Amino acid sequence: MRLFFDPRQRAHAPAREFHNGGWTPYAEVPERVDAILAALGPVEAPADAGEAPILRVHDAGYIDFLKTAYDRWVAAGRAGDVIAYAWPVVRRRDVRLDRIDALAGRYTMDAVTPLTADTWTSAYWNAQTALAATGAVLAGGKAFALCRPPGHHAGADYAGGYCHLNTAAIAAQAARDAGCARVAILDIDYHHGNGTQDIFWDRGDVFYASLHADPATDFPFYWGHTDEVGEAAGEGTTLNLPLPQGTRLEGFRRAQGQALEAIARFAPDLLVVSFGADTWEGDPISKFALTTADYAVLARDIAACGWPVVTLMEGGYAVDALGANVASFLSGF
Ligand code: OKP
Ligand code: ZN
Repeated sequence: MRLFFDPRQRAHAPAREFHNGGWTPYAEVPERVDAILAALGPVEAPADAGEAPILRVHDAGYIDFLKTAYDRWVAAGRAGDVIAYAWPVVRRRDVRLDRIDALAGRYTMDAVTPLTADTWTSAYWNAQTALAATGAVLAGGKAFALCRPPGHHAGADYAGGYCHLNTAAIAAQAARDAGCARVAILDIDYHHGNGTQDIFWDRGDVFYASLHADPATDFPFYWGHTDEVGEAAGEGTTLNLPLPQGTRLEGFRRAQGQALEAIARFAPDLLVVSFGADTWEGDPISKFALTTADYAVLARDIAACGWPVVTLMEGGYAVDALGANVASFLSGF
């Protein structure tokens, strides 16, 4: 299996995040990739495919915000990382926004995703890693993209949930542009991938299936409910399978089987897997109960379907267990 990663993905390192009424250390630390690299061995650096494949998914104004937010923040006399305090919840529309705080609210969804001087650099190379792995699979091989930061909470024009560029969406769109007629995304991170769902909401050419903690109890709260099935040409190509806290292999595997059956009916040319190891029993911010050995079982079920598969890393915050959990999952292929 070919493994892709660029060291510049480590640079983004906010000091803290705001949730549950206070500041806590940022959970999505660069040491996560060190743990995975130590378990997997040597990786390839991605080629630079430029910004065009990123702009196939993301809004140009949002990309400009990611590139300039930190400098605007410093110019406004602020210390620390960029974080919003007001969000345009109602009647979102394109009004002129000059102040960094206004832009930060417009282009983010939460207070757990601060931006730093290095955010764009890490996000850019993160996307290149996803694209390189996708290209390797389309060329007939097997590949894993060691994506970090994660991507599935980022929408076309917003950051959130530690995510800036939606790597799964960029990979899926690149595969469409390379000639795949239908692409499916299976999201098995603990959290619902609201960004991926939003991006393909009204499209019939990309199927999005997600297993995740019930949004009634877990972030991102406002997406991932069972009645969200897509709209227009995309009606029926979004599938949400929320699961209760405490879910173990049996329940998770049954739901994954349901998702794979739906994907089989869609008959994809490529499957993109958004893989989060935050479903592990000891994850510090999540509440499922999968074991390290369970990941190999889940990956074997996916591999048995026979589609070309590219796996992209999403979450997983128990740094000491992360290497073994990722290695176990990849062993199933
Ligand atoms: C990103 B991915 C606790 C607050 C957690 C945000 C979770 C983002 C998860 N530090 N809220 O889906 O793993
Ligand atoms: Zn997650």
